[in-house]
Amino acid sequence: MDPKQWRTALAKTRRSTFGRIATLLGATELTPDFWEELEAALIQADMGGNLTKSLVMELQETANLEGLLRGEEIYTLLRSLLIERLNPSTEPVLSKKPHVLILVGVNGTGKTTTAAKLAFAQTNAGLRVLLAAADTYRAAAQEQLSIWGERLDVHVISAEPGSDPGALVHNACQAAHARNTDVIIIDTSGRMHTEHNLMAELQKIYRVVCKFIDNGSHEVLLILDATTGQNGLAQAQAFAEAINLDGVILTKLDGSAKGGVGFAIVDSLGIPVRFVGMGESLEDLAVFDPQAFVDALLLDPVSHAV
Ligand SMILES: Nc1nc2c(ncn2[C@@H]2O[C@H](COP(=O)(O)OP(=O)(O)OP(=O)(O)O)[C@@H](O)[C@H]2O)c(=O)[nH]1
Ligand SMILES: [Mg+2]
Repeated sequence: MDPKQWRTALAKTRRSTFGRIATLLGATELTPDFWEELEAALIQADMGGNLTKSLVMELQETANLEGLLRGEEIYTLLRSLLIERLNPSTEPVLSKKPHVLILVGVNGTGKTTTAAKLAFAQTNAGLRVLLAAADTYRAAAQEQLSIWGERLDVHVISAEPGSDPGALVHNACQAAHARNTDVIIIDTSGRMHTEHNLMAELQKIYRVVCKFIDNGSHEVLLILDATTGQNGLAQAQAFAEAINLDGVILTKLDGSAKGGVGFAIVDSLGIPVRFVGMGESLEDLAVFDPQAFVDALLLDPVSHAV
């Protein structure tokens, strides 16, 4: 996606909160009121209290040190700080064959849709993909993934509703060997991060993957609905306690998400945002690009580019 497409996709998110930040930075002198308003706007954008405080403190310190006087100078600084914060120093997961993506998250965040979008992207990249419908709770969930599989011409491993998702994942790993698969994408059922039994089930899926993929690699990705705001941070923290999360996929950024929760999560857990979902179609998934993301959220106060 090019910067313009990011701007279009994030138009609502930008207008709902980030536009306010940029407008604030456009004209104002750096009065105490300015700093208070900036703090309030960052909180409102779902950045969370800790990150907001540390950002504002860093901005103030630099403004004092460098004698910055105008809002637009703070804009430039804030832009680079935000981009910097979105680049956590975690090592990227080296993908080996088969590379297993385990998608986890609370109910309705977009796991199944994202599994299909990822399958679409990987297939287009020439990789052999296998989908595993490890949401065995609902017959409809299996069906939903099977429909995507048919559309994409990607094989889906599924099982009887109510069967053990660990066993299904085992079958998927075996099928991957037999089929010379490059990527296995595992769709799991939605679970509240507060449900311990269900979190234990995820740990089992994870153990099965570790045990049966031999020389392969794996990544656990948390699918997070960006419109859920600060609760998203609580979800991310709880999932991170139960399972080793490698990254986050922020979905529904095309809605009126505040978008800031992505910054809060990267800051608090030190894991990267890997992809973002910006619509319901297969094409609406983009590899995360911190710079394009920040530029799409912040309206440039000088050029007023939208
Ligand atoms: N606007 C928009 N809608 C999305 C996006 N991703 C998913 N959705 C929609 O969100 C709804 C839920 O998506 P699912 O993929 O079924 O979510 P899930 O996490 O698999 O849900 P459960 O399996 O019930 O936990 C569907 O209507 C999707 O079309 C996105 O990036 N943008
Ligand atoms: Mg689902």
